[in-house]
Amino acid sequence: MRIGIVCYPTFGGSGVVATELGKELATKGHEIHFITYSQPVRLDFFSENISYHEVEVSRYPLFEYIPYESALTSKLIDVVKYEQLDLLHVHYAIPHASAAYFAKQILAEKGISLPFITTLHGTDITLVGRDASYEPVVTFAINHSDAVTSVSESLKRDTLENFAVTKEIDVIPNFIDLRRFSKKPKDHFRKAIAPHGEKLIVHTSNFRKVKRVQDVVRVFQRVRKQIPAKLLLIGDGPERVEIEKLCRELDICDDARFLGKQEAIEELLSVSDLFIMPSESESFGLAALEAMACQVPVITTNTGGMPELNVNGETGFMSDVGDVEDMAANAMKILSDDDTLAAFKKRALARARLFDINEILPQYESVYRRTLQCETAGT
Ligand code: GMT
Repeated sequence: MRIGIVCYPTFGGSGVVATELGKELATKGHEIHFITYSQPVRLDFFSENISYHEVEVSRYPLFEYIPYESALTSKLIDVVKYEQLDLLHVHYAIPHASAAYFAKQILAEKGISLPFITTLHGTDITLVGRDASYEPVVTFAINHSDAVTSVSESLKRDTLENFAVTKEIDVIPNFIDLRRFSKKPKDHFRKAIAPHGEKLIVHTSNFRKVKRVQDVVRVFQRVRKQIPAKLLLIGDGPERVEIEKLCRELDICDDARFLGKQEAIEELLSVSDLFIMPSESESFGLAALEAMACQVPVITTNTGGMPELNVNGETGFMSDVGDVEDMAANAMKILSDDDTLAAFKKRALARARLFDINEILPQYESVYRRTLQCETAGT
């Protein structure tokens, strides 16, 4: 199939899922066209089946706000027409689904059919999409997508509860490439970061409010009182300054390191003992799955799609949002002795294997085939 993939090109989960999906579809022989405003961060290799089309937005003094959606729509029309795409798969509803809908209408006038699939990722529904400034457009674009998928049962429920959506939603969970995300022999990293055998606690995110990174710091401060430990904070974002301030207030700066945005995240996960994801809301928690694949147990909240990934007491523990005492107590249970830690690590990996990309990718291919059949049958 010739498939156009529209996504955000950044480190965010939806862009990562879209890029990894496109890469794997390409290795299976599909022709993949990424369409976005800059090279996706995970699009880091050459494949004869992958092309990248940049959406260029011309600036004009009149535009206080750049009309990205119009530029994206025009680009979609161009790529679909000249690359003869069979379908579009858009990741994150805003503004990708409405741009795809508009492109579809314009192409129909030219006698070109363009089915499009929308994958809902999380904040496009739970946070941003519900805002009155976007809701009517999101609802319309979801209902007029040719197929809709969501990355967890929880996100599907949220969508049906908060939007007047009548379209069927297929749940296809996020996935992991176990060739890349596996425990790597990186002991020299561990020696450099934790020279005295300290336990390594890790967090990765975009440091937005919804991630509650300050809770990671609070949990770490409690754990460190009992167990020698170091904290790795990976990523960057708007809360960074506040998080640094809290580290200073709690006097843990000597044991906490801010590593910024990292590409080879699997190498750092490989030497970590525990991952903390205290998010306010998380439709799936891809970063936790990446950790589990590298044999790192996870402490998460029990919101959103987390219970579909993290098995309480087996692959880690779940707590209520903000309950840092409970998170710290659970962290200490996992880290208290080597046998317990080893058992959690083993079970985390076993659970991650259920989300192997090779199991999940055929589910997307099946949605593509079904969508194309409906389009051909005119239903
Ligand atoms: O977590 C973020 O803020 C990024 C966001 C995105 O859309 O890029 O992530 C969402 O999509 C990921 C991939 O499907 C999910 O694993 C994350 O749980 C989800 N984030 C939230 O729901 C907050």
